[in-house]
Amino acid sequence: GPLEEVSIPLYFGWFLLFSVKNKIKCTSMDFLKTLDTLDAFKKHSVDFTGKAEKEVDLEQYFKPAGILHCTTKFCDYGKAEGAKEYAENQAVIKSYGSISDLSLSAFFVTPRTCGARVYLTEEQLQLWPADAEKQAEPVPEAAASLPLGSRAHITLGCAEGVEPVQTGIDLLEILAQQESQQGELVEEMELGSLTYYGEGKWLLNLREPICVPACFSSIYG
Ligand code: ACK
Repeated sequence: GPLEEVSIPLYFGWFLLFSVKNKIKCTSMDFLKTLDTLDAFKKHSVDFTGKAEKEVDLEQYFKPAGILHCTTKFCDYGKAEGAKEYAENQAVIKSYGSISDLSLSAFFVTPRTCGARVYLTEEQLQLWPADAEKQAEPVPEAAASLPLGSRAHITLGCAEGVEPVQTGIDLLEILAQQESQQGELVEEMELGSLTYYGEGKWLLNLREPICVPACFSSIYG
């Protein structure tokens, strides 16, 4: 009946605990601040501005994301494919409300989005939908063959007019390029190694993953 339908949320995911939100925001801001001052970045700033040699202030360029989280399943109140099955999955029901550590392994930036890659544990993968990588639209070529969990991310910011769903798609595109070794290692930074994937796509692989506690839950709003 209609009551059952409204009980399916907009999306499920891991929500960063209040105490670590600022830490992640600060670390990613520091990364953006450093990135847009690098000569290698300035050389490609046309990807962001449309004009050669024009400077970009990445902190201004990206509008901050709302609630910091890593989506597991976008349900759209039951309208998304597989939403009901996911909400009724035993692993999902059992883990609901539990806290685990998310391991952030990279930061990435494209002209559309800015995000953090999340490296999921075997246990966390139990909550990851089998078709999450294939459901991206449009599916970046070669992304369908990436390992389960490749799309896991935290959206940190989006360019004007860009929807957060784009962040996972951008990540898949970068990882598909990483797989076929298309990146160009640009610089060893304090946090890790910075690689350029063309068309304004940058990925910083963290030397030390950042661990943040998060609660597996859902959003109705
Ligand atoms: O940044 P995100 O992972 O991208 O978190 C938000 C969240 O759901 C609420 O909008 C994600 N999202 C939106 N549409 C989809 C979709 N079709 N597939 C997967 N994730 C989606 C969005």
